[in-house]
Amino acid sequence: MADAAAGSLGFAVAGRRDLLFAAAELIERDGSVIGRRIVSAAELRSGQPELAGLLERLGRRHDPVAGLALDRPLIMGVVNVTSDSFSDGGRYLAADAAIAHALQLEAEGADILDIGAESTRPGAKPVDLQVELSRVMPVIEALAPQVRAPLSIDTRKAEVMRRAARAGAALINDVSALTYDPDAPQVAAETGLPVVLMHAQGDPRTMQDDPRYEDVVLDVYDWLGARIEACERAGIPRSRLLVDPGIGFGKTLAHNLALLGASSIFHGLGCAVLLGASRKSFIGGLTGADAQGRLPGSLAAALLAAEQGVQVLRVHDVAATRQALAVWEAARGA
Ligand code: HH2
Repeated sequence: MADAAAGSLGFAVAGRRDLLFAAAELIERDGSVIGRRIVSAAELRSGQPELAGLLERLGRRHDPVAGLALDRPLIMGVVNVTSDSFSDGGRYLAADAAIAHALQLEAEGADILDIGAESTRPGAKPVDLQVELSRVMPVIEALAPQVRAPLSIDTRKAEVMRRAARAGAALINDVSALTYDPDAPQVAAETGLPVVLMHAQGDPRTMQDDPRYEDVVLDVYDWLGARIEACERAGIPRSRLLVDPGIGFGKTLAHNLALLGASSIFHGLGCAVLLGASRKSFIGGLTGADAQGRLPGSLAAALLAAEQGVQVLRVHDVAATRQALAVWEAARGA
């Protein structure tokens, strides 16, 4: 039991007394046969060894990430120093514009600033290393001495990770979960920084062509579990890893909705969970809204994730998300 005080009410997730689950769906896969059953908190605590390990990981209290306690949902503000990002490509390509935008997001209440210089939207072309460095480094170098919010570097390239860490980045966010660049696991380990491992199926250029899963939630869960183990072997302890199911990365509308609805399952991996649903195309797929008109759907997704204990919400609209979370937190606490 993660938190004895939770008593018979339920089991606490991620060391959070405010996140008590009364029951869980236990999903077991044996080859192609998948069994599902609801188990009560009491049964989970019944002492069966396989359930005890799962309960320990579900309830694990996480170390702070980049100095930030994980006892409430954190807001990661997106800064795209790109020409072609799906919702704001070109707006912050110039370093001055990106720096001003980052400062604005911090003033609006961003806990973390995620700086990236390569779009990974469906169909995006890879960005050359020198181009990526020339875009992202001036922004990180300018922000590091003047912001309170830790800087995250959103990259798939080991050399960008290394240089950004030297310039003051406090978190590595890799949408390929350190699989794109063969040097990335070792370099990420050497930086000593926490790392976000995001699931993606396929490459950005082709990932939306025909994504398929046997069971999307289980497949993503198992893939992330294997990536955690690979990173541990490369010298990055699980306590420094965050996991992200990768909304929109090689997923249909149905896949995205299944993952969003089941985001609490990823606590079972024993890492903090990050989710990026902001402005993504599944919102358009459900409602017809274009990328600029997806704020209401983004807020709904953020609150759903917060309700499931997701620790970091990656968003474009920081002020609006901050307000939505303030109401959600105040009402829950009342
Ligand atoms: N989504 C995007 C980029 N990086 N990182 C994580 N961990 N999770 C995500 O869901 C995620 C991410 C795509 O969003 P954006 O940066 O706005 O678009 P683009 O890739 O077109 O720059």
